[in-house]
Amino acid sequence: MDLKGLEESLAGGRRLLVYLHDNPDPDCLAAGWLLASVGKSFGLKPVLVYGGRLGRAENRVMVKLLKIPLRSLEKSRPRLLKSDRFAMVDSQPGAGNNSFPHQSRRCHVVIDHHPSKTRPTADFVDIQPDMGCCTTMVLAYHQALGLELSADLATAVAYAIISETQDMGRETTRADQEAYMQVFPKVRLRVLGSIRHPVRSRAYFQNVARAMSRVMVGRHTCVCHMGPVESAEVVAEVADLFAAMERISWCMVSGLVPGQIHISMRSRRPEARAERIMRQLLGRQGKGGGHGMIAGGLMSCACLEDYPERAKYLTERFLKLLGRRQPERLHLLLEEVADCANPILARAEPE
Ligand SMILES: [Mn+2]
Repeated sequence: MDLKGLEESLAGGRRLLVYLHDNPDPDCLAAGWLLASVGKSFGLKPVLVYGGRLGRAENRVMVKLLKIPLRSLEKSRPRLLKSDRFAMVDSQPGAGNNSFPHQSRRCHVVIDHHPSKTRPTADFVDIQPDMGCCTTMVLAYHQALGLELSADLATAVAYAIISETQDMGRETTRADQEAYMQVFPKVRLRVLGSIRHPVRSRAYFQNVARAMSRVMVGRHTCVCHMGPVESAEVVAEVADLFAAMERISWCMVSGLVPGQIHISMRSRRPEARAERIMRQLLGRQGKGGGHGMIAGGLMSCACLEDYPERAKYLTERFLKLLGRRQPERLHLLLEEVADCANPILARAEPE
């Protein structure tokens, strides 16, 4: 860990803008908050900014209960650009999933755990694709500086790690586990419980109902094109849901927000290289990235009328890319006859 390099890249600055990726997730929120605290210890005034929206109920509760000092770029973009230091966590300038103006500004610090084809141009770059969480990486700097970890920050770190790794069951490393156990004594447990079990909006249940009615399944693959959704994170949330289905090893979910189709991919196989499949799926038609078992991407789609055709293309290409001898045939999940002990239920026809 190059603590000195990090300090040198921020030294002399007054105002540090820490960019999260758009629609920030818990890993990004905690990593950014930690880096803001590091920046403060170097004498800078940190500001945490994000594009897009906080989509998931858990993330909204996390920000609210832990009082994460977060600013939406959609509300206060112009003034914020007067900063003299820029940092990014859990993403990279030009990655396509953040609002950093990489064409006009140089980033000073990039800390990320996503693999990238080209190393980002920044004064200080720390990219470790082997790390399960970006939060674990930034926590190491925070600890090396001997900074005090508040109970709220500790809670954010703990939630980030269990959320990013699905309770240590997905793409976790020894470092993530150790970080979790180190911060755990400081965690506000009741608050953590409230974050993990939030009250959810009616819209959430409508989304789930729509997804359930549309999801197509094959032997090992599931695909769901949700149509218009109110935020990109709905797509990721539904993908997580379907990734837990028995016998399913790959799933892809898409949704349309104005102008763009968002795509989430999940695999239950640790060696899956989902980020590569996502890049191949989109080619030059979009941008995507991710890790081994999860990936996200987007492609432009000007209007609702174009969506069905794009969705069909995505399904066909996805099935081909999985490299099975014969592309799977998919059918609606609701058409499957329930394997059920209740004879009345088993005979009931789906509407
Ligand atoms: Mn992350």
